[in-house]
Formats: sequence, structure tokens, C-alpha cells
Amino acid sequence: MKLYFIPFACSLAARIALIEAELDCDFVMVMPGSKLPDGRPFAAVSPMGYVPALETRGGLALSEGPAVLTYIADLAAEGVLAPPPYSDERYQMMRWLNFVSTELHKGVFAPLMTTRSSDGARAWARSLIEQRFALLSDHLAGQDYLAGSFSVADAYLLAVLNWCEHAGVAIGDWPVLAAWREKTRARPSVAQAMREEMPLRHAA
Ligand SMILES: N[C@@H](CCC(=O)N[C@@H](CS)C(=O)NCC(=O)O)C(=O)O
Repeated sequence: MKLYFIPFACSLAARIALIEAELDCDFVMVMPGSKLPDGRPFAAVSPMGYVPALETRGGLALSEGPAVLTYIADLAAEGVLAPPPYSDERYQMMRWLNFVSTELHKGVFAPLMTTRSSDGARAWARSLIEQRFALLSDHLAGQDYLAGSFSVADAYLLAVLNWCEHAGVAIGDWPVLAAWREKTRARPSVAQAMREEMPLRHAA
């Protein structure tokens, strides 16, 4: 397997998942618009030019974070990265993967972090934070993880909440979320993934 990543991007979630599940994988750092080490354009692996992209064990070029994370979860031993198939918790995990992907990542953080956003787009994204963070905060106030036990949805949420400072989102206004982020950053797989990508961040 090969994971294409940008340091501290959403692909950090896939690295966390691979470490948590002790799965072997090669990591290939890419930059937007750049070529792969073998000379192909990155779009040959990921049509939108996005990370994460995963070359699976079967040779499939898989893109889209929730799909990549679910693939890794299905390779892991049962219960390590996802609740059992058909359980209520499994569907909750899928719910949160989609929530993080659409409501937070693309809905809030992407417009706040790109230099291409208009002031109006930024204001709109900012207006969405209250409701979305409140929902998340209420949910995490009663439990350690999004879907019962630690899952790929938590790895994705952590990767996204890491961007708060960069996006100008005051996570301190949300004590439950700030505490959850600190606690999750201390999880060994998360700490290792962040340690591995930290020195690459400035090269990116
Ligand atoms: N829909 C994609 C979005 C992934 C995405 O936005 N990735 C960002 C990093 S967090 C990226 O690759 N950006 C590079 C670019 O915009 O050129 C998914 O869910 O995986």
C-alpha cells in the first residue's frame, strides 16, 4: 500500500489509522499540482489532485478521505478502527465521517484556509461554526469517542481540529472540543503520526 499525503492535511487521519492498526504502508509526500516521484502527474492517482489517496493492496487508486479511511479500517483487526459491521455504532461512525468531511472540513475549514475565498465566503463559513461545534461538543461531552470506541472518524476529526489556529477558529471557546483534542493528541498513534509529519511541514 502507498499513502499519498501532505503534512498535516486531512491525510494525517489515514496515517494515524495505519499506525493504530499496525499496517505496513509506504508514505509518499505530494504537493498540489506537483508530479509524483515516478514522473506521473498526481492526478493519475487522485483525479481531483487531493490527498489522501491510497494505492490499495489490490492496486486500486482510492481517493476521498472517508473511503480511504473505511478501507484501512476494514483491513485492521476487528474493533481497532471501526465498530463491527451492521452495528448501530458502525453507522454512527459513517455518520461522523461524513459530518467531518462535509460539515466541518469542506463547509467550514476549507473556505477559511484558502487564500482564494472571498470575504463573503469566509463570513458564511464562520457563521456555520456555532451550530456545528455545538452539536459536536454536546456529543463528545458524554463520551470519549464519536462512535463508541476509537475509530477512523476520531482520527479524521483530530486532523481537522488541528487546523483551528491556522483557520482562526477559537477552539478555546469550546472547552469540550479543546480537551478532546488534547486527549486525542496524546494517544500513541496520533502522537506518532504528528511527530512523523512535523518536520515535513515546513518543507511543504
Ligand atoms: N473530497 C476530498 C477532499 C480532500 C482535500 O480537500 N484534501 C486537501 C488537503 S486537506 C488537498 O489535497 N488539497 C490540495 C489542493 O487543494 O490542491 C476528500 O474527502 O478526500
